[in-house]
Amino acid sequence: MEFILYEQKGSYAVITINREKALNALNSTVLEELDQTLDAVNLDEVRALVLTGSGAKSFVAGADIGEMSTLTKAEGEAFGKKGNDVFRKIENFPIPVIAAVNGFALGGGCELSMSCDIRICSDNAVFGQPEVGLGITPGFGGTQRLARLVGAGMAKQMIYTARNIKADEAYRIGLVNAVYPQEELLAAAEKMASGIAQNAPIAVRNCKKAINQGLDVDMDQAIVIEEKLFGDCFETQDQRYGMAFFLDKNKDKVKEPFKNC
Ligand code: DAK
Repeated sequence: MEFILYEQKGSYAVITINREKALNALNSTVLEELDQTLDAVNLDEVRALVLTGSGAKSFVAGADIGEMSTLTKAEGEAFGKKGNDVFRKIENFPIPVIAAVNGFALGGGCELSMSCDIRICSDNAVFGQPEVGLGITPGFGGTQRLARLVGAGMAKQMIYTARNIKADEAYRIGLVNAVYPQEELLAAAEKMASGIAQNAPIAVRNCKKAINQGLDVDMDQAIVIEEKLFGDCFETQDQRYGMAFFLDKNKDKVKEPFKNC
């Protein structure tokens, strides 16, 4: 691949957008390769993903403005669809995806991070939706996901003013869960991914489904979704093992990895 690095590290994997010269901006090749990379993840082995950008300056500085500037209406629609399809694939990916935001996350970069389950960032990170300054609206779900994450008032302020915010403000408004020194960010993301990977994988997947699907419906329906996914866990060996391990009073026992079945 030209612009995507993929490294499996046991039970989790790291995807790196590797187009540092253009601050990892998303052109159609990056989007296509990201899509293919997600399709190739070995879900029998990998239980969590980290998504980051190359270098110490930028996560993703947005959609590629050079490429977009010359698009026809039809090409613009195709580009938008490709982006939206990939972002939706991440949002609905069966396993958790952690965005390790290592610098600029602007426009499509902010939107990409918001399609992930969890965002943590470096202390030099900058978030923003600058689209209205370019004469467009956020097109990769920014108007929708930002409002859901930080509330409509703050999302409207960020989008209408096109003003960027720094890591500390992103933390304060709940856009990121934690801020780390740049050199510690990836290790922190990998530690989180590794920790998630040690938990019962089917239960973790069902939690992702329950939270995502539940947020799209009212509470009465959401609780039914949760009940169903909770019930499904009782058909797994991992539930039987996890509870038997807790109930076993033998102090010398060692917990085995969950088997994902
Ligand atoms: N696209 C293309 N190239 C970019 C880029 C981008 N978004 N951002 C940076 N680069 C390139 C620069 O052109 C420069 O290339 P060279 O000149 O070296 O060849 C290189 O990366 C380094 O950038 P700078 O020289 O500008 O670096 P600085 O440190 O001075 O500034 C910056 C960093 C991040 C503040 C600045 O580069 C910047 O403002 N970049 C643009 C940020 C931005 O406006 N991003 C939002 C793009 S709009 C749609 C769906 C989605 C979208 C659109 C449509 N549809 C559904 C149809 C999404 C839109 C966006 O994301």
